[in-house]
Amino acid sequence: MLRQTRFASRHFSQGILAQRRMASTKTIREALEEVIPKKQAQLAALKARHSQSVLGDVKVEHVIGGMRGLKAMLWDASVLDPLEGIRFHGLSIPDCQKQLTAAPGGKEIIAESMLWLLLTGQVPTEAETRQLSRELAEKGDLPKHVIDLIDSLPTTLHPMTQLGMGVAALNHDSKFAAAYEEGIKKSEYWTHTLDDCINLIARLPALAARIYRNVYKPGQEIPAINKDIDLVGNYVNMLGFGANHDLTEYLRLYIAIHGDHEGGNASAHTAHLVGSTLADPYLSYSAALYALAGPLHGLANQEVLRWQLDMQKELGNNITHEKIKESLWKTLKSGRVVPGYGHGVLRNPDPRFVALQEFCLTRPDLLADPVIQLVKQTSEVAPDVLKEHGKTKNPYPNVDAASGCVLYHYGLTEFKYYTVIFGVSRALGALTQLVWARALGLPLERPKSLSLEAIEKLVEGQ
Ligand code: AMX
Repeated sequence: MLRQTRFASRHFSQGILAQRRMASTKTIREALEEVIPKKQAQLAALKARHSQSVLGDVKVEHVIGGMRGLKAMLWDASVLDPLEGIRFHGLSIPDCQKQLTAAPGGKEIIAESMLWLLLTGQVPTEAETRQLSRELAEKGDLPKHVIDLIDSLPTTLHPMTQLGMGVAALNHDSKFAAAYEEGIKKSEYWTHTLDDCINLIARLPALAARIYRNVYKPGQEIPAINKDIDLVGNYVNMLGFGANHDLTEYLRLYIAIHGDHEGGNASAHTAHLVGSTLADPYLSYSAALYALAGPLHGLANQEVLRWQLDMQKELGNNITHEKIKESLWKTLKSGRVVPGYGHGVLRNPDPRFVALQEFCLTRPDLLADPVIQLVKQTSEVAPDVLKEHGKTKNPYPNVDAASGCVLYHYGLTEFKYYTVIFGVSRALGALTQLVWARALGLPLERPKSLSLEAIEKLVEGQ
């Protein structure tokens, strides 16, 4: 049955797209062809009327403090409110869970539905989602040179390093790079970029699964892509768990809600910066993956699980809040951060953490797992400890506090692989923005840098 199509975006809906689409089945390209001219007109009007209007002050703290809070990027697909967390085109995670299509027999949002929402600002019909699933499945096989490259890498090479290399090597077939070389018009950039982005998203599961199999389960045959199931179903199947494993529903949720987190986070921003040079989407996203591989960003999920398991080993049975408190102080006093806590923007518990916790609450097997129990107990103790410690601006759990322990429970126990899953997900948002940057003709990013002396001179006497 076709789901009623809604326009989701607060930004998109401000008069521009505030019309209901007929419940016809469109391809994602057709949906974009409808919305892009309206956005282009909106941007042109803003530029004409307000190019010199002021959005805020640039303070010294922005320049020396990682640009936190500096309003300096255009990014439409998601907005991160410090208190309520992420919204995708105006929809919160619970809204998405209600409105976006699940897999047949499943409950969780599928990646295709989230991708459609991010790219077009619209909630797709079920038929549109299924059609996109099929398109991605049909495009999902890896070219031989990438298989050969990945198979030739030492299994001791970190899976994220391998993922970035595989993604970069996929640029061999870049439609954008080929078209640019032939000399296309600027107005056509987005359409070739879209081809690359769809192809890359389609191929990420096969690439990520191949890395997993090579490193952790060598010698087993990887199943072929099933054209009748969704992207994440295929991913889990290729990982070797079977498409109907409980892990599939978890990863559907995980991949949908990790898809985008505003534009300024390190991975998305990297893709945007590199993409602004007109590097093709494969090179841009490869660079983004190496930002995601940093321990303050995506690598935190591997760190959290290692740290919680160490805590479990250290505390033994009968873990109490008091014992967890002591362990947290031990981490802090040794000069380390508490992984999975704090955030550059959020000032409340991360709603993605809450969504993953709720996933656990509905499943008795997860609730009974001692590691998941420990994560829950830690989230009850850590905020007070971090407040007393007094450094972090946000003492609450971020998404990484919960994500790894469920993977561990379901038998995906190789921590070093966890950020790869994050990398499969973040492509949804980062590549969406690449399409839009080309559609809107956004220029090369080139902020002004200043020396310490130049800053001192500028602020003297203020
Ligand atoms: N434990 C201990 N100290 C922490 C802390 C934590 N979890 N989070 C922040 N702090 C410290 C910072 O190191 C900083 O100390 P400094 O003044 O001595 O340098 C101080 O508190 C102020 O930091 P902040 O402004 O609150 O955070 P930030 O924006 O600089 O950094 C983040 C944000 C996420 C990197 C940081 O909170 C952190 O390191 N957390 C642990 C790692 C983690 O969970 N990362 C995952 C983030 C989500 C993601 O991208 N996947």
